[in-house]
Amino acid sequence: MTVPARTQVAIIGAGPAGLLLGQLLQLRGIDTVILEAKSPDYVLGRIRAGVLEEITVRKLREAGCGDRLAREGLVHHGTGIAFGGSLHRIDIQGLTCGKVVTVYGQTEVTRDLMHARESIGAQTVYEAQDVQLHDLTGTTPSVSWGTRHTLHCDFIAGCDGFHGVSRASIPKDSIRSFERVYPFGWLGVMADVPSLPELVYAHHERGFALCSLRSPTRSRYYVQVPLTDTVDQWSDARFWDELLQRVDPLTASRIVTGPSIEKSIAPLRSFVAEPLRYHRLFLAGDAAHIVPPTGAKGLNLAASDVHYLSEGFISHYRERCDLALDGYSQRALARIWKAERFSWWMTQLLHTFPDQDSFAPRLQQAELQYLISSETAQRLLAENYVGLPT
Ligand code: RFL
Ligand code: PHB
Repeated sequence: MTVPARTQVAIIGAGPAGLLLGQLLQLRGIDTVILEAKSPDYVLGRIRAGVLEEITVRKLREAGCGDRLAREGLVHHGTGIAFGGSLHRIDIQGLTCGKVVTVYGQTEVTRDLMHARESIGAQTVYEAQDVQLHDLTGTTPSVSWGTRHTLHCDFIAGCDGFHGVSRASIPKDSIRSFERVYPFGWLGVMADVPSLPELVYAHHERGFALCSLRSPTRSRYYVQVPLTDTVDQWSDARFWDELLQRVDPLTASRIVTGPSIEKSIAPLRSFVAEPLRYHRLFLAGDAAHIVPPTGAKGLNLAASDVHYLSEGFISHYRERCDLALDGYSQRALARIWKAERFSWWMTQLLHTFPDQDSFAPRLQQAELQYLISSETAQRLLAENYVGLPT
């Protein structure tokens, strides 16, 4: 397929943010072209998120990607918190007037969105090298890639993740960033072994651990590791041994171990760029913000950004009204900062921090005790975990 010379919204990045935005706009008659640096297989090979809020599920349905999600997504009504040798259940559904989360891998979300885009004949350019953004301050911005491709457009949506070109194209004095880097990472392991019925977030003096899943027969586990660790230092045997030490005995007795099919280490970071707009360029998803994965918010925030941004583009083109587009940054940032707060809070509650004073672990214990003894404290967690209203 030859790439047109012009589109209405050029989208940089075919991750969940870019693909979802593309789908919501195309279905409302707004033309988009997506430029993605990597190949489809590479994009689908990245193993990341697993827990979807209701708003994300709703948006995926709106995007025409609800069928497989309804069939294969696992609805979870509660989640476990383990510490001090015991497992405590947070009744997410009971504490939030019936709200739930859905376990469905980011890989599957991306695959469904790719198929949906293909089936409506919308264009994605994969392996677009050296993407550059031009004339952002005028009325006719453009995007170039390779040696001789240029795409003119009305707007550019920067959905190209934390290391993308979009945020980097904004002059330094027009954007501010706020950042916190954590002194540890997560080692994640995927294994085709029977999974636990609910997630378990575990705090232990050896470090944090998380039991998650992709399906009843595919498990996803994480342990907190020092930033200096590499995957080669973690044989499967060492990983399972460490995981079983960090969770409570009941959970440990239920975990089925087996050979890993994927293993990777991710650093943890909190980051927000403000504002999310520079003239004709709008940032969404990880291009604009990063949360540590502890609260399961990254993909969900990408979906809520896209919800606000798609409303802005739709009223621009269909009603000739720019109020929503002009308000995008402020509206999205209000929700982003609440998710940043929750993700930071979950991270500091559950991890062990090297080099902290003797006061901090006592505070952490007090907060964990308070959480399991107070319905009010559990409600706060549950309300944030299922996702705050948009
Ligand atoms: P993505 O997924 O990074 O996609 C960006 C896309 O842009 C492309 N790109 C470029 N394209 C063209 N030109 C360039 N110069 C480009 N530079 C980059 C990239 O190739 C890529 O395809 O960002 P997006 O779409 O904003 O989506 C964000 C989510 O991927 C991310 O927030 C989540 O994965 C975070 N996350 C979780 N989120 C949740 O909501 N629930 C979870 O349970 C959850 N678990 C996780 C996570 C992230 C993790 N890691 C590895 C950081 C667990 C982990 C371990
Ligand atoms: C995952 O399944 O990958 C996952 C689940 C919950 C989190 C983070 C990651 O908080």
